[in-house]
Amino acid sequence: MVLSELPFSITPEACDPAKTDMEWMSFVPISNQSVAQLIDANLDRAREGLRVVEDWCRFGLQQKDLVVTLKDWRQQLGAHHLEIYKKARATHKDQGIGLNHPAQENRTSTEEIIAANCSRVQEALRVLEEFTRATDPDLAIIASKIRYGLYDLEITIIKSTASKRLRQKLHYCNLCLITEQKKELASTISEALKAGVKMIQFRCKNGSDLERLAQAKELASLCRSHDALFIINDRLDLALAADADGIHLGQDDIPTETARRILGSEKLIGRSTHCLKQLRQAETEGADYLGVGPIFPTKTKPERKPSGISYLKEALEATQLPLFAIGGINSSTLDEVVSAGARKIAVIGAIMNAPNPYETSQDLLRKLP
Ligand code: TZP
Ligand code: MG
Repeated sequence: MVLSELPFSITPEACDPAKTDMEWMSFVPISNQSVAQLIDANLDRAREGLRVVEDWCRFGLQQKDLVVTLKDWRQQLGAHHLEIYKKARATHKDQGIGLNHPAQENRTSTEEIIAANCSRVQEALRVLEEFTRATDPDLAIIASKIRYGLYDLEITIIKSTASKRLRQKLHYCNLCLITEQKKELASTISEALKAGVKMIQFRCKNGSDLERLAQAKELASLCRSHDALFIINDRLDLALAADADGIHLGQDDIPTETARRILGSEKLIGRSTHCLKQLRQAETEGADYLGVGPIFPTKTKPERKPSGISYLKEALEATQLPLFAIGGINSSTLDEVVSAGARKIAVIGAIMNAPNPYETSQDLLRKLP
């Protein structure tokens, strides 16, 4: 294709410098050259944006299927980046160069970068579709196909990124505070969060659902402001309603598969286990982390016989999943648990009943490796 085949033509009159702006605009508002420049710029924009997204899928998410799709899209656009478009490039005349929006400077999170670049690609593809429909219909079709494909792929990337982020946070959490009903629940949790606790599990066995939901939402917001994980015990409905990061299930609670289907792949699912058989089953079912215990006798579950340090050691040998030792762990018993190899613990009483939850949280965190 040559420039003269584009829908707008440049005539010598259009280039007459004596014409006023008004005369010029009414004469030939857009030239072939401009359209070719615009196509060139938007092909570059789309390809560059796709490369940004592709590199996150490659190095961040390590998801080969997404990388293959994005690379293929880039190559299809590359094959249609014709010489006539490139030759029309006149960067020195482009009035838009260097016009950065303040929002671009403030873009720091991966999520923001991905969202901005997907939009950039979608916008560029839309411009390409509009301006090539008559002159380069193959490119218009490719641009449209990729634009629709990217709408879906963007959602997949957002979910995968959220999933990766939650699992990374879980990896670095070594102390999970499980709540029990008490007056001034929020202030206790707030103290623990200020001390550096990065995971809260809301466990509430009594009271009305209205109260529970209000508390769950309050704690969820506190956790968010401290960049801590917020998990709900037992109740999928509350987990959904409070947009928790996940759910913690006991042996008699709903199957992992059901929880996964309802909550989505990115959310965390934890399962309490008391023996190796339960651990293996939880692992097979796709739990993201496990509770292991009770290690010691505990007032919270007096009826349950402790599974002891021996089960903790077996569990640590048996799985690579994140394991939280639980049951009767406090500042005095923690050493024994750590010596057995535990790197993560979950506590209720040690912090919930502490005279100073802030100091106790700090003390436990200091003692953990
Ligand atoms: N699951 C096993 S032991 C336990 C739970 C919920 C209770 C832990 O409470 P505490 O006060 O830390 O012993
Ligand atoms: Mg339960």
